Amino acid sequence: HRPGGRIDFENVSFGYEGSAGEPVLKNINMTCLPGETIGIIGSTGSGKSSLVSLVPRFYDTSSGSICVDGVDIRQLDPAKLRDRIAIVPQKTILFSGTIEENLRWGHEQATNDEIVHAANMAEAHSFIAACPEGYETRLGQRGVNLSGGQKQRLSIARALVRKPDILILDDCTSALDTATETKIKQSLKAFAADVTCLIIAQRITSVMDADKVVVMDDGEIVGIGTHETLMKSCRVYVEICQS
Ligand code: DUT
Repeated sequence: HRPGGRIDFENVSFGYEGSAGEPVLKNINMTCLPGETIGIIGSTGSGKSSLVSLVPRFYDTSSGSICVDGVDIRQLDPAKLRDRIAIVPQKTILFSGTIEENLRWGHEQATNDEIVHAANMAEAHSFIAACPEGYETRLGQRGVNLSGGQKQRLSIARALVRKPDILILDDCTSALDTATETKIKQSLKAFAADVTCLIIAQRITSVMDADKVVVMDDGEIVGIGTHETLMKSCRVYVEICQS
């Protein structure tokens, strides 16, 4: 397994095509070291999802550059770049098929052991094993109905099956209780220590143990640091903590 990717944002600005007015991201500078866990926090519309969507090149920067392991991502083969990155989106997407098919999706070559290992890390194995037909249980109209939190855990497991160098969790733990969320983060630390993780969250508790937290406000980074540093130095962070 390759070591996690280093990501460098340098003077990045970005605006959606057709949207008049101010850019959505302004002069973003940040470095994510291999294996680091970076929390990203900020009010709704502050640009968190836009920021992470630039890494796999769902969109390209308007100005500035993003490098992965020192290479400008525009110089990389997009398929190879995306192969190294797994994104768990805000809205879980599962299709009608078995749980296993859903976990294997996009990475058909995964072995059964790899599937179970990923499910374990995502705290999904126990409820899958408790389903009528385990990993062969069908989802969707004529299958089992899962809770929002169970769906989120399948979505995280699916990303882990791909063994990414860079893992992006876009506010995908909102339906999980804090204890489950903590267990998943501990598993990631233990078994995927070399994966660079970007974790967008609404709750401070989701990011306060990250190596560093990036605070977004109106398309700009207004603070980068540990929870302790930001509590002393970043007004927006303190406000989020108090809200
Ligand atoms: N925006 C668009 N087009 C899109 C997506 C977003 O114009 O396809 C705008 C909406 C908003 C800004 O970009 O003004 C930033 O949105 P983003 O979704 O990046 O913000 P967020 O911090 O991730 O918000 P949330 O916490 O609500 O997901």
